[in-house]
Formats: sequence, C-alpha cells, structure tokens
Amino acid sequence: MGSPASSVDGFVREFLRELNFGQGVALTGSEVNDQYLALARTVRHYLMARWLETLRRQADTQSKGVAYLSAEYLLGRQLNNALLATGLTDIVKQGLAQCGIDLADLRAQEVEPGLGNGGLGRLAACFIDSLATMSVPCIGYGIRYEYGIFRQTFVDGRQVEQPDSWLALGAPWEFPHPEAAQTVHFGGRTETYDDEGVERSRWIPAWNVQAVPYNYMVPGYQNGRVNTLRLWRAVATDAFDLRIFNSGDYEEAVRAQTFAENISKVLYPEDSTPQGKELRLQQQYFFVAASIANFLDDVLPEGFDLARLPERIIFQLNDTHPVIAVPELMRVLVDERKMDWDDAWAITQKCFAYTCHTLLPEALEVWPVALLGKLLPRHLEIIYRINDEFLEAVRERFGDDELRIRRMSIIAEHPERAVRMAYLATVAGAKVNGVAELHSQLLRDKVLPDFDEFYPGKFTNVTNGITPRRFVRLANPALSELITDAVGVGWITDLERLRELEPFAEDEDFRLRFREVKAHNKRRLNGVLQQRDGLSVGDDHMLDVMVKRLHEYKRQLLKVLHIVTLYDRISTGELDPADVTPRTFVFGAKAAPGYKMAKEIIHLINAVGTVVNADPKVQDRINVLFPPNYNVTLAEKLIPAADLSEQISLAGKEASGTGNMKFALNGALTIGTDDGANVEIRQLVGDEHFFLFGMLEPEVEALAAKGYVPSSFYEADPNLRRAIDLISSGAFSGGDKTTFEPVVANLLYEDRFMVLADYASYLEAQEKVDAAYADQEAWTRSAILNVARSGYFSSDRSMRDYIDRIWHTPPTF
Ligand code: 26Q
Repeated sequence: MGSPASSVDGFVREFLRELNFGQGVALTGSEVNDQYLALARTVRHYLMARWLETLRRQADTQSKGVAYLSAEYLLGRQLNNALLATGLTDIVKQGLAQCGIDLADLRAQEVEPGLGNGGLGRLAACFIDSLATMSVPCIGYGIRYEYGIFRQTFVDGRQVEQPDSWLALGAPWEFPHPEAAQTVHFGGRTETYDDEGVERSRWIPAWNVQAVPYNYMVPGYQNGRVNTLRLWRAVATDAFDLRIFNSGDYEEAVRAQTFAENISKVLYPEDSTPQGKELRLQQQYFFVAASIANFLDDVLPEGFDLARLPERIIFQLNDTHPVIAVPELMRVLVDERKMDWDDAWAITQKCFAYTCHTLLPEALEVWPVALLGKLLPRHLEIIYRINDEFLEAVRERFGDDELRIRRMSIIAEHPERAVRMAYLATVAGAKVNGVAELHSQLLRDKVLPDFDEFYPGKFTNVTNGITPRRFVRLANPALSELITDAVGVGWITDLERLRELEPFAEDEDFRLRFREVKAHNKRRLNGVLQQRDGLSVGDDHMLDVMVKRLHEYKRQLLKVLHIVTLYDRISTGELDPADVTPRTFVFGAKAAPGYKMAKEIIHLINAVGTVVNADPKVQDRINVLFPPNYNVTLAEKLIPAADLSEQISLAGKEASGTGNMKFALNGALTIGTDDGANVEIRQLVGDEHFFLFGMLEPEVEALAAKGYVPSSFYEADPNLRRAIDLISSGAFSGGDKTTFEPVVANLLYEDRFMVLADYASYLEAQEKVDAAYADQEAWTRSAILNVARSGYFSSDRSMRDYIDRIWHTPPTF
C-alpha cells in the first residue's frame, strides 16, 4: 500500500476528498472545524501505511516489547506533531494556501487531549514519542477519559472548574474498535473447587463492563514507524442491561448503563494526594485488566507458551496507579491458564517493573482492604498470598524481627487495614526506579530502605527526560533553525549534539541571533496571551515563569513573597524603580478542586497581580500575569519565551520535575533549589549558569528534626515581616484582613514546606539574577550554554536507560 501522493496537488486532492466526502461540505462555506477535521484525517492517511507496516513487522519478528501502563497520557495537540513526523508541513501549508486556508488557523482549532494531570502524564507522552522515534516496540495502555483535566477559569481571582469536553467537536485521531472489546469483571465472591484432584480457586464476579479499545497513532520522527497507544473506554455490556431490561425496568437499565460508563467518564484531577475513591480503583482495574487480556489474547500469537512471557513483554508500571495488574496477571495465569502458583509468580516477577514518582508520604497509594475485597475479592486473596510468602522469606532472612515484618508488610494495619500499592509493586517488580538521581537515592534511603536491603540490585535510577521534537523543534521553530544552522539537523534525534553549540556562546553574532529568537518568541507569546486572555508582556521585560501544578511543596508562595517584597520596596520608595530590572512574572497552575489551600494560593496570586498591575508606582517595572488553564498548548508558547525558570520546591520533595528541563533546553536560566533533576541540570550546565538557593535536603531534615518554628524566621527578618504583614493588612484584598488569613496563619504556624526558612536565600539569589540580567551578553552566553549542555535531558536518553537497565528491549527494524 503506497502513501497518498507526496505532492502539493496530491495533498489538495486528498484534502478536498476528505472535506467533501468525509465531512460532507464544500470548500466554499466550510467551517474551520470542518477544515481541521478534514486535514487531520488526510494527515492520518499518510501515516496509515507506516502504521500497518509497523504492526505487520512486529507480528513477524516477535521481538520483546514494552507495555507502558499509565492511567494518564497528557498528549498535547496532535496535528503539528503528525505533520512533523511525516515531514508534510510545507506541502500542507502550500496546499491549504491554494484552498485559501491558513494552516495556523486549523492548528488553533484542535482541542488538546488533556488526559493527564501534569508531570507524570506528560512523561508518558514523551516516552512513547521517544520509543517510536527509536523504533522500539511499545504499546501504551491507558484510559480514554471522556473528560480530561478540567478547564480552569478565574472568577474574582478564584479558580472555577469547567468540564473539558475535548471530544465535542470530533475526534479525528482515534480509531475505535468495538469488535475488539474485552469484558472486565467486578465484585462478587470467590470459591474453591476440585479440578481433577487439584484444588483451585475461581472468581464468580457480580457485574461486568465492556472495555472498548480506541487506538491512536504514535508516529516516530521521520523514521517510517508508527507505534500504538491503546486507550480503553467503558461501555455497558448487553448482558448487563438486557437482564434488567427484560425485567421490565427501563429506568434501571439506563441507570445501569450510566453506572458502567462512568468508569471512563472523567480523569481524577488530584495529583499527589489520592483519595481512596472506589471509582478510581474501578478505573485502575478496568484499564489494566483490559490491557493484559488484550496483550495475552490478541497481541501474542495463538498458542503462545506463557512460560516464555518475559521474553516477549515487560509491563512498566507508571506509578502505583496500574499496580493491580500484578494480582490480575497472577489470577489469569493461575486461575484461568491453570498454571502452578510458583511458576506464575516467577513469571510475574520478570514481567513487571515499577516507576515511583514521589516522596511525599501522603502520595503513596493505599487501598482499604474492605474496599478492595468488595470490588476484587480474588485479587485480595492473591495479594494476601503474595504477602504471606514474601513475609515468610523476610523471616527466613532476618528471623522473627516483628517490627521489620510490620514495616515491610504489603498490608498496613493502621489507621485501617489497607494494601500498600508501592510495596506490592516493589515486591513484584523486577526493578524499581526513581525519576532523578536524588529522588532514587532518597527512595532507597528514606522510603523503602528495608526493601533495598532485602533486594540488592532491584533499585535503580532513570532520570526523566522530555521529547525534543515537541518541546524544542515544534515549540521553538526559531531556536531550532538557529541550532540547525550552527550544527546541522542531527540534534533532533541525538540531543547530545547540542554540545556542539558550546563554542557559539563566544560568538557575538550568534548571541545576537539568539537574543532575536527570544524576542521573537516573546512577541509570539504576546500574540497568544493577547488573544486568549487580553494579557501582554512588556517588550523589554525579563520573563520570569513558574508553571506547574499548584502544590504547597512546589512553593508558589515563595514566589509570591518575592513579588510582594519587590512591590513593597518599590512603592515605599526604598527601591528606586530605575534600579529594578523590569520583570513580568508569569504563573500557570491548576489546583486540585478539593485542595483548599492550593485554591487560596491561586486567589492570593491573582489578588497580588491585580494590585501590582494597577499601581502606577510600579507599573512599568513589575507585572504579574496568571493566564488561566495552563496546559501543554500554552506551555509550548510560554516556555520558549522565558528568560528565567522558577524551580523552587523544598529540597527533597520534587521527585524530578520535567518543566525544569524544557526551560533549560529553550534557553532560560534556572533559579532553583537542590532538588529533583535541578541537581543534575546544575551539574551539567555549571554553577555559574544556574542560580542555586535554599537549604540542601540534609539541612531540611536537620531543621525538621530539631523542630522548625516558622514564626522565628518571621520575627528575625524585617523584609519577610513586611511582606507577610502587607498581605495580612488587606492590601491585596480591598482592606479585608480576613481574606488571606488562612494562608498567612499556615505560613506562620505550620509551613510544612519551609517557605519562610528559604525566603532570605531566595531573595539573595533573585538579586543575583537581576545583576546577571543587566549584562545581556553574559546572560546570553549562559543561556546558550544551558541549551548546549542539556542534551542529556532528552527522553530518548531516558528510554535508552530504561532499555539498558530494566527492559532489555532492543530496537527492531
Ligand atoms: C492517584 C490516585 C487517585 C487519584 C489521583 C492519583 C494521582 C494522579 C496523578 C497521583 C499522582 C499523580 C501525578 C503525579 C505526578 O505528576 N508526579 C510527578 O511526576 C513527574 C514525572 O516523573 C515528576 O517530574 C514530578 O516531580 C512528580 O511530581
């Protein structure tokens, strides 16, 4: 099968055919959305031959592949990426122009699939991009949420959530396969029975739903390869509603259908603080059971000997969300395929690996035994047996060390009896990895030390990465052109080649062009912000950006205190405005809808912004912008325009961060703590080109151990006192002193993440930033070196590390 003609005329023919016969409209009078859908379908035709070819060869070679199990994929818009992958951009631009259409207008029409919360979901999207580009066999498995992460709006400065109806205008990138649906069971009870003299268990479930696969293309970058992302949608089974329907209860039948279809209705918008909700567990089991069944029944050849499963697949667990896959595979092997328990367990332990993405204790998922037993009774039995045998092995090794046994048990007893999913994953996984050097170290030393001792060699690190295709080549065409002019195009798939830029840092002409790129990206951002929110960034302003989920540990409040201090000092005349580097502070952050303090902080940022932006005394000097609904699409415009990247979490709390990498690769300098991947960024770019501040992780520990008293920092530091007092005074709340009282009280009397302890150090580092920015040549030199030395943070490198250390899945054809 040949691909459609790769000429402008050929494209126009295909496009018009899609518009006329696919959308049923004529070019004249067609809407932008019709044109967008027709274009998307045309582009996917070009990918189709490669997709089918990839699948065919995959089936032929029978090589080992990765099944990436993730409850989230934060994909971002698809059109531009597909055009880049196929190399069709110019042809399409010209062809559309012939039809009187501007490609940019069609790009803008796409609603991004926001099927993730933040870093973890975006990481999954970067990884599958890299694997396709590296020709490594991979299927991504996940959930096709009907509503992704909520759309954020502000009403009087407060966050208000709107549903994200990303499917409303059509879903041109997906391929539904209702004929390939899997049935997923829930509830009921278990029983034992005599199977020709062998006692076996079986599960008699109470209800089920259909899991319908929706396939998405994952194109490699100009390499003729297209992998598959398979997202599951829950649909009521016929059996389910027929039975009720036949009973004559029509309303009940419809209700039952709604109930089943709820499972893939909406993405849980919490990140880091899971609440033990039954629907969430249903989601987890739903996608994992469907994925395992799909792999064993449909992907593996018929009659495949499951004893050899580890030669064909590794299931990578993206955090604990898919960990119920462990007892599910055991159930399938033992109950359904009648395998011996020990054999099944040996196989299972080779087929899973687990990635941990956190250190916060409240983020470690546990499922109450009562809930798990009600929804998945057989899985609970299996977990108990895994735990019994595991604890027996611990006893054998360490004797009856009851404290150790209690610490290591997969089942927690307090505050309620519950399954610790991270422990289950660690026991079952061939490998366990953290997502940055520091994180992996702390994971071994602080979170799972008993397991590290018990399983030498099981723990490893794979530092996160980002795809250079989306976050440099697509997001920053101007910089990409500059880089390619200097070092050739090889960097797009071999990001370490950016090293070759180092000498250009000393080239005055190159620095000038680099600054022109930044200026261009700022103008581009201004266009977007103007259109989207009526906001703009001053031309001559330093662009200081903090974009990430709103969480106390990430310390948006520290940024606010810095802004309030600057505002206070300028407006009281203590600082001569002429001595202040003009800066625009940009925030982008969604708060989990149930996370009260995070929402208060959003309100405070908006309130401070409103006052600062309206005050003529500071107006041309500092501005605060908080465009709502930060998402991948906005990130692609914001990050390339940034001068300064804010990565200011309390040391030891941010597992890695990936935004930090995107900024460095787009030529922003970082102000940051010694946390997550910041540590590695600083090591690579060099101390002189990174603004480090704040306590180191051991200092944080020491302060916590001795007893942290935030108010003592308030008492001791007049700048800090003034900033906090200004907030308390009602200066940002129309004189109302109560509005931000909860935020202030929290800072003074709790401050779990030690904002006040790091304030002075942060202010000092910000003064260094100002001084450095005043020397534009030196700043540009540093920015270029940030780009040149950050090639390590390509997700292609992360994938190589996973392959070498964990998966052992070589590239194929
Ligand atoms: C779990 C259960 C129930 C409801 C929600 C959740 C849930 C959902 C999302 C828990 C956590 C998340 C997301 C976590 C996350 O994004 N972690 C980030 O992962 C990045 C990629 O490794 C790291 O760079 C970040 O440091 C880490 O915070």
